[in-house]
Amino acid sequence: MKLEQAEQRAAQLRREIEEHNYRYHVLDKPIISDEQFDQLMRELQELERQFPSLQTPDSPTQRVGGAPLAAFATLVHKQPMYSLDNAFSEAELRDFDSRIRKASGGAIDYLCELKMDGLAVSLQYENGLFVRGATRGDGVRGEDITQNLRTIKQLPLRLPEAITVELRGEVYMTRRDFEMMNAARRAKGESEFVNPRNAAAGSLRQLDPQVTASRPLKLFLYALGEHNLPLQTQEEALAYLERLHLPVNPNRELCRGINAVWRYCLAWQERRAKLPYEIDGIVVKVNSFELQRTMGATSRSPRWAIAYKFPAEEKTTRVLDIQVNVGRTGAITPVAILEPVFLSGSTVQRASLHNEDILAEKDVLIGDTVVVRKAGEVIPEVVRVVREARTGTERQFVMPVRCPSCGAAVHRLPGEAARRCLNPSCPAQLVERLVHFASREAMDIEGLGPRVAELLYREGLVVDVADLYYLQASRLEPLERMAEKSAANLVAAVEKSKANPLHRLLYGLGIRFVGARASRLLAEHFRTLDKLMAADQEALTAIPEIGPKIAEAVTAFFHAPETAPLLEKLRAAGVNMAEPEAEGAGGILQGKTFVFSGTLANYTRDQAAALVQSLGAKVSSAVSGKTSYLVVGENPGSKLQRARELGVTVLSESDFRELVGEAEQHAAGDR
Ligand code: 3BA
Repeated sequence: MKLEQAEQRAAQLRREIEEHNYRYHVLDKPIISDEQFDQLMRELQELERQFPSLQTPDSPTQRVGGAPLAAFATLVHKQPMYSLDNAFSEAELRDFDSRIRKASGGAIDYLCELKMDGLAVSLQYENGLFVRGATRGDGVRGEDITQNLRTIKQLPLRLPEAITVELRGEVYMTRRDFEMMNAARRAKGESEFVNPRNAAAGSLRQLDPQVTASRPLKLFLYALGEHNLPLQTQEEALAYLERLHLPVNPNRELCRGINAVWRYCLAWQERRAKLPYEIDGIVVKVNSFELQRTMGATSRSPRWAIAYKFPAEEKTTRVLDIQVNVGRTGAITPVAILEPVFLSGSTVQRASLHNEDILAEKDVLIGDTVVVRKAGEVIPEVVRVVREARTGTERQFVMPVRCPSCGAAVHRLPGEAARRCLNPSCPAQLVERLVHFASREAMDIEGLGPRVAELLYREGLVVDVADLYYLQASRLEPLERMAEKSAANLVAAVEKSKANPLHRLLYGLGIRFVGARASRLLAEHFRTLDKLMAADQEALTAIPEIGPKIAEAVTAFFHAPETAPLLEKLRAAGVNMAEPEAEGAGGILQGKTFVFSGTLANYTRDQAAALVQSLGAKVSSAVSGKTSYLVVGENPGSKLQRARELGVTVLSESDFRELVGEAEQHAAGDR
């Protein structure tokens, strides 16, 4: 066959295969048999083997391609991916509607969608070709998972129109596929996933696309990022996505006014168990794009959309025992050991009772029947005791006066709810510190969970986090439940973590009050550990969002006698102690220019400026046509007049706080 002929045939095969693929995976209505489909694929593969120049990136033969990655690259979204505000009740949903009617008047058209319990992703198509895909990440940048997304059969590698768009949707797994996959893993002695969402997330985070290809992932699209399409409403947008042969959830409904929205929510709350996949609520969106634009967004979420979250599932079970857990900071937490119950997608056997005050307030006794639910759909908690079920045989639990791990006396420090074990070499604390150091947001050392950490400590191989960097595979292999391969993998994962940026190391060290965000701010400000160590209170509190409490904890940590030897041991092992310059675009206010006028009640001028700069915005001293926002405090002066003349958006201090709300919330969470 001549190349030209082969080219034509290959193009035709590709079109046919893509069409059958769409009918099978998106419409669920195939018109040819699997054998016929395989025959078409084989013919195309054979042609591409004979004429390698015919292998195009959009060829259905190229879905699973490429070698395993060493790590995911970071990708900046063309438009930020917002998060959704939540409504937990009918009243909160009606408040949302009132806010919108205030801006528009009259009954509002809402487009209601099921809220898929999956993973948000962004897909970039250029001239119809799928070129890149990313996780949501922090909304500004995500991880480049292009190779993995390509393996999802519902995702068209080429759209029927040669458009350039950024699309958003959710990757999920059906309950049935999840069960089947877990059954297969069980049979092979592999660990099981706890729920479909974790299974989907785990599958998308594989560095080897072959692995992702073997997982039954599905996709629904629901939003457009950057585009220039002539669409007026969410309803039209979804219909358009459907015409592009993209999978769109059919259970959507246009609701006139909030009463219809509420009926839709209640109807799906009833029916959700009958769906083939898990949903955790309803997403309510203003249908008109024009009204969406009028409403705008805070830095975190659009004002024109809200997620109504279904009430958490509640079950009753028995408290078999109450034990205490020793955390990495020495906090002694009472934990209820429960008769196992299946709750919101996984089996629950323990629930934290937080501290002795909460335990006393909830009045939980050993042997009690209790109502449990998952807070935020993840962490099991005891809601209340079913007092009517008491028989008189229940027993009071008494908080221990000695640490159950090391036997040291426990103290309740003034102003704290927790009792603490203050012994810095307490085994339970050491193990928890190792686990934290290795966790995903810290040094991300795969394979170092609670079981392995406990084992390493028990065997005397590690007493602090720096010892991890001196582990030898030959010492690990003889340990029980440590196969040759897992020993080698662990050593490799530890080795890899040496190159992590400083902010991960800082977070991993577990300095009090220094969470993931504060770690990042400190690392980005000082760039090296040495500079951070040399910083005093004043230098630390000069950083926006770093208050005296964090600053004190940081200096106390670096002055503690055990810190210097630990850091030296890490440094000698070759652990990176610097923060690379951030690449790509900055924060959520990228491209915006701020002018401030008058006195703000909660910020000095410098603090406010540093805050918006940390989110990617510029600050200017005079109002001009390029000004995005004028922020006015007390006695604003002539700039306000000028802004009004130019039609520049004027923000009060409370508007401003709302706009930068995300940064504030993170900071508060870290404190
Ligand atoms: N619609 C999740 N965000 C969603 C576009 C907005 C949005 C969601 C949604 C922001 C679902 C937040 C993460 C994100 C794209 C940002 C949905 C669902 N709409 N149907 C209004 O089914 N889980 N999630 N995704 N941009």
